[in-house]
Amino acid sequence: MKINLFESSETFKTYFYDRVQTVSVSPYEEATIYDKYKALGQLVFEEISKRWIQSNKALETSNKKEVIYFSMEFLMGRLITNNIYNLGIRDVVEEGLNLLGEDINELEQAEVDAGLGNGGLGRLAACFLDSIASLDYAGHGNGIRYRFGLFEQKIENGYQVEKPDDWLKDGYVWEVRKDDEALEIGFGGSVSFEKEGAVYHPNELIKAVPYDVPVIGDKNARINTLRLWNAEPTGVYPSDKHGFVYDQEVRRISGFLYPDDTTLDGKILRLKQQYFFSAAGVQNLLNKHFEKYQTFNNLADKVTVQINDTHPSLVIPEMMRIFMDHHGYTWDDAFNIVSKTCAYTNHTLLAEALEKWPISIIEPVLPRIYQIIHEIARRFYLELEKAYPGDIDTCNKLAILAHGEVRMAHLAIVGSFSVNGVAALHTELLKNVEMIEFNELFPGKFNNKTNGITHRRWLEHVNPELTTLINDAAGKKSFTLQNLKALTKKLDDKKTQQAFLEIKALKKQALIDRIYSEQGLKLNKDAIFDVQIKRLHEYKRQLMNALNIMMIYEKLKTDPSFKKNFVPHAFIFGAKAASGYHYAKKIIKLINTIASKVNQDKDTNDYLQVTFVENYNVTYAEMIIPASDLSEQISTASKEASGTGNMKFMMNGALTIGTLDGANVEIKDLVKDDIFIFGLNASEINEYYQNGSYDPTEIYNNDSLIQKIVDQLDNGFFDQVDAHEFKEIKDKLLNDDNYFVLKDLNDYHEAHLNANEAYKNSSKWAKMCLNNIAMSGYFSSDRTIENYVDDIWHLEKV
Ligand code: 26Q
Repeated sequence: MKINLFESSETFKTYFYDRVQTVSVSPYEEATIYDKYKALGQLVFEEISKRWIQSNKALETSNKKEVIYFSMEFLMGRLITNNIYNLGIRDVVEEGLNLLGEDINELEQAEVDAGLGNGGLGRLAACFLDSIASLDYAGHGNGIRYRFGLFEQKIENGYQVEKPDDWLKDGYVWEVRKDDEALEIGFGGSVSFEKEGAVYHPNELIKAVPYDVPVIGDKNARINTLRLWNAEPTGVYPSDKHGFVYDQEVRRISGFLYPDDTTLDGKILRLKQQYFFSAAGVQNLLNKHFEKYQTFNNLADKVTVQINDTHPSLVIPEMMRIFMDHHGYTWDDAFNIVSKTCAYTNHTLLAEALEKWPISIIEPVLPRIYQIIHEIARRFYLELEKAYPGDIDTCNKLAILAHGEVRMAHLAIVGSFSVNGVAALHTELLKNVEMIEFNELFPGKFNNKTNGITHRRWLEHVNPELTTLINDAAGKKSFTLQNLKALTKKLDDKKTQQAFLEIKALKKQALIDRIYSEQGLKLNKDAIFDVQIKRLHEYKRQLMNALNIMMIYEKLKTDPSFKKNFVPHAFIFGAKAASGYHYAKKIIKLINTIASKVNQDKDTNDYLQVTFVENYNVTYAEMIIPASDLSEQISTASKEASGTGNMKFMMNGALTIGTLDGANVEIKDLVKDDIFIFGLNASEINEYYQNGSYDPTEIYNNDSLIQKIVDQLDNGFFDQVDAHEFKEIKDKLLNDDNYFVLKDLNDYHEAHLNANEAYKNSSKWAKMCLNNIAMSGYFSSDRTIENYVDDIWHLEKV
C-alpha cells in the first residue's frame, strides 16, 4: 500500500522538504522560490496523475458522450492554486507549507502565466474547461502548444515594444508529452482519383505530437484533458529542401500565437496552424471512436465538436475527407454525420474579423480540403438558388465561395447543427441583421449562450476576503453560487457595507504596492480606481476614455468649483495592441503621454492620476479587478459581442460604466439602477451607419471643450513629444470617427460625473456594489455550460 503524501500536513511537509532538495540539488535553506514552486508542482502532478488515470478509465467504460472544444486559443493563466483547490488538498498544502515558513501565494508567483491566447475568446475557453470538469462532464480542449505565447509587452518611452514570451524555457510542470499518440498531418501535393475514390498525395508530412494538460474538476473525481499539439519534423526530409530549413519551417507551425487579430499578415502560416490543430484533433478523435465502435454512424451521439469562432472550421472538410476517402462513406452520409457533430460559436460581428481565405492560398496548401470545400459550396449554392430563385445578389451574398475567397463563417454555419452567439444582444443582431438570411434558411439553428466566467478563479481565488464576507452573509462555510443571493438581504446592513469597503481598501493597497514597485508611481488610496483593462482596439474606445481624462484635466485646471466637487480619480489602463496595429499603438502612446503630463502636475496631482500598467495578462487581471471601483465597458454599441471582463468586475464589487453593448445589457437588466449607462444604443448606431449622417466636425465646431482637447492633440500641448505626434488621432476623430467617439463623449463625461457624485456617499456606493455582487451568479460559466449541455451538447454527467 503506497502512502498518500497529501494525507496530512506533516506527511506533505516531509515529502515537500525532500523534493525541494532533489529539485534544487542543494540544501533546503539554499533553494530558490522557483525550486520550491517546481517541487510543489511535481508533487501535485503526481497526485493528479493517479486520479487522471482513474478518470479516463471511468469515462472509457461509461460510453458517455463527450464534447471536444476546438480553439486556437486557451488563456489558462497560472494553474497551481487552481489545481490545489480543485483537488481538495488546499488545507493540507497550506498548513504543510506554513510548517516550513512558506507561503503558497509566494510560490505561485514563480509559475509562468500560460498566455496561449489574445483575450476574451481564449480566456472564455479556459473558464469553460474549468466549468465542464467541475460539473462532472467529459469535455476536452484541443489546441496548439505554441512555443511562444502572446508577446510580452514592454513600455519604452511610452511606446509598446513586443518581446517574445519564452514561457517554456524552464519546462512546464502541468504537461505530459504523449509521443506514442503522435499523428502525421499532410500539406501540399496533389490528389488523384482512383477507382476506390480520391487519393491524397501530400508533398510534406508534419508530425503532430500531443502534450496533455490536466483540467481538474472542483472537488470531484473528474479530470479532463486539454490536448495541445506540437509540430515537429517526421524524420523524413523532402528532397527539395535543406534539412535545417525544413526543420525550421515545421516548427514555426506551433511557433507562436498570432498576435494579430486585425491584419492579414502571414496568412499561409496561420492557415497551416488552423489546419494543423484541426486535422490532428479530428484524426485523434476519429481514430479513438473507430477503435471503440468500428463505425462512424453513431458519432454524433458520442461527441460534439464545438468550433470556437471560425478558426477551427477546417474540421468540417477534414472529417468529410476521412469519412469519404478512408472509410468509403458517400457524400450525403458523410455530410449528414459531420453536420450533426459540429457546432459553431460566433464571437464577433466586426466585418474585418470574419475570416476569409483566398483560394490562391488554400488550394495549394490543402488541395484535397479545398476540393471538399468547393463541393460543399457548390451544393449549398444550389440550395440558395432554390430558396432565392433569380435573386443572384442574395445567393452571392450568402455563398461559401465568392470573389476568389472562402468565407469561413458561412462554411461553419452550413457544416454545423448549431450556431450560437455569446450574449443576448449579439445573438439578436446575428439573427436579425448580420445573418438574417441564414437564420431564415436554417430555422432553429441559431441560439444564444450568454458567456460566463468561473467564480472559482475570479472570486474565490482572487478575492478570498470577499468570498468569506459572502459566505458569512449566507451562514455557509464554503462558497456556492447560492451564497451570493444571501447578500441581497444584507444590502442595507451597515456592517456588511463597511466590511466590503474595508476589503476593497485592502485590495487597492495591494495594487498600489505593485504599481509603486514596478513603475514608481504611488496611487492615491482614497481615489476612485477607474479601470479599463482589455485588448487595445478602436471599437473598445480606450481613446474615448483618454479624451475624457483630458476633459477632466482641463476642468481641474480652469474651474475651481469643478475641482471642489471632484473626488480623486486614479485611471488605470492595461492593454496589448496587436503588433501590426499602428493606430492602436498610437493610442497607447497617447495614454502614456497624458499620464506623464498629469502625474507631474502639482496643481492636479491630488485629484487625478493616470497609469498604464505594463504587460497586462491574466495574472495581472487577478490583482487589478478586485481593487477596482469603476469598470470601463465602453465599446461602441453593437461591436462587443459579449465581454467577460465586465462580469469579473461585477462579481468583485466594481460598478460598470458602460454602453448598452454585449453582456452589459444583461448586467443592466439584473442590477437595474446600480450601473452607469451612457451613449448611443445598437439600433441608433446602426441607423447612423445606414444613413451616414454622423458628422463629428459638427460636434467639434460647436463644443468648445471638445474642440479644445481635440486641438491639444496637435498643438504642442504635450510638451514631451513632437507637436504632431497625435495628429493622426485628431484627423481620424474629425474625418473618420467610425466608432462614434466624439458622439458619445459628452454623455460619457456626464456618466463619470454621476459616478463621482455617487461615490461620495460611501454607504450607498457599497450598497450598489453589493447588489452587483449578489446578482453576479447568472454570469457563472457553470450556468453557461449547463445551457450548452441542455441545448447543444446533450451530455450526461460522468
Ligand atoms: C482572425 C483572422 C486572422 C487572424 C486573427 C483573427 C482573430 C483572432 C482572434 C479573430 C478574432 C480573435 C479573437 C476574438 C475574441 O477574443 N473575441 C471576443 O470573444 C469574447 C468571448 O466570447 C467576447 O466576450 C468578446 O466580446 C469578443 O470580442
